[in-house]
Amino acid sequence: MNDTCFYLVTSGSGVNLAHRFLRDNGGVPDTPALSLGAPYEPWRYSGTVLLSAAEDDPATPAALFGLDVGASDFAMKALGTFGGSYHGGESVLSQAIALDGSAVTGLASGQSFNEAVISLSSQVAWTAENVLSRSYGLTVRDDGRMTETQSITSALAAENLFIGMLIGSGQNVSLGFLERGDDLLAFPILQGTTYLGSEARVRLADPDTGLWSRSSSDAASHASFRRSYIIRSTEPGRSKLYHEFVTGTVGSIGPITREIGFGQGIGAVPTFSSILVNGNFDEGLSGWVATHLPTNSSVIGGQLQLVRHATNDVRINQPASCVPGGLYLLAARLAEGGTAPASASALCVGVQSNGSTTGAVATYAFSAPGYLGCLFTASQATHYVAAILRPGTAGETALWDDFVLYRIA
Ligand SMILES: [Ca+2]
Repeated sequence: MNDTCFYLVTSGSGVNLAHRFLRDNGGVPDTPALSLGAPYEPWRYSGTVLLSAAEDDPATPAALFGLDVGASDFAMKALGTFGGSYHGGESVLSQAIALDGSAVTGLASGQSFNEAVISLSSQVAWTAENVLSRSYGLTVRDDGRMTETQSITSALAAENLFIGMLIGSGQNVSLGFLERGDDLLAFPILQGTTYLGSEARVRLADPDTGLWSRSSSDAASHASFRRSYIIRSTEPGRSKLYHEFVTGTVGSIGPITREIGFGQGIGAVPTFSSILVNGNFDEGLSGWVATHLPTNSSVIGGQLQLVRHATNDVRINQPASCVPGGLYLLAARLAEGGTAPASASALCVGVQSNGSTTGAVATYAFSAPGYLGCLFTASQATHYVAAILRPGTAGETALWDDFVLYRIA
């Protein structure tokens, strides 16, 4: 049986789609092991491509919505190693596949159908005693929509747990939309990480091609839901939406249901205008207020440099006029070249003019250089957007640039 298989369907809007499924394919354990590795027994959805005509070969598509071996159904890190789906350690307990209501024993290239249903139960084993049990169902319809349902049970403590991801492939999946009923709220997807709070009905779009993918999940209605975010990267070129769940003991989660869909055409490409002044530090520290260890903040070569202190935060902030109840995206870039670890730098949406983080609407630490962005709802007419360098080895530096604050709605 092939480990790769395309399924052809034609969307109701006339867009020809091919969905790819994989098995016996995934991440190889590294040193230290990032993935459990083989087995990867369940069939898993791994992307969708656009065809010029329904009979075209999916191996040479007209364009990609997403095509990526990375997990799109789930992943959990426990005992220091990721397992499940792409990350492996997963055995099938039972699996049933039906095409147009008829049971088939497996998938093979070239099959076409009006409705495909995969239902399976599986177990991911870190050790014989440390396991996760999963039940999964996926229905693919002839208009291109998919419905996915998952339940997960484990006595393990999760370090990271993701249930439901969406990957937009390419270097320019740079536009996101929040789905609010019939309204679509556009926001930019910058290189790096954009935290979305509890948003779980999201589109990822390439503004040049107009291709978009959507994932509409009920994840945020589950008690163990933590947050959503998008990581946009250049290697591989993709934007990936995650729904993150509980850290600590997993217990039983689900069923979590979501719908996945695809389309082409986004209308006029929106532009975004920042509310902040001097976010790029072209004018030195004009517009910014250094409230904590002000002599440790300076602008060098058009970038903000914060110099780390042994016992206290170093912070600067800028007051920003907001409309209470309005939805905003704040982002800033941690530049390469600082000597402090990225995790010592944090971006904050504060509520106090003295630069305190107490009561802040949002505070997020970086995990790597690049942009960090976060959606937030304004709670007052002035918020204080801040760059923070946490205490540690005195004299280490963090370099910041390109603060932006956009109103989304
Ligand atoms: Ca600059």
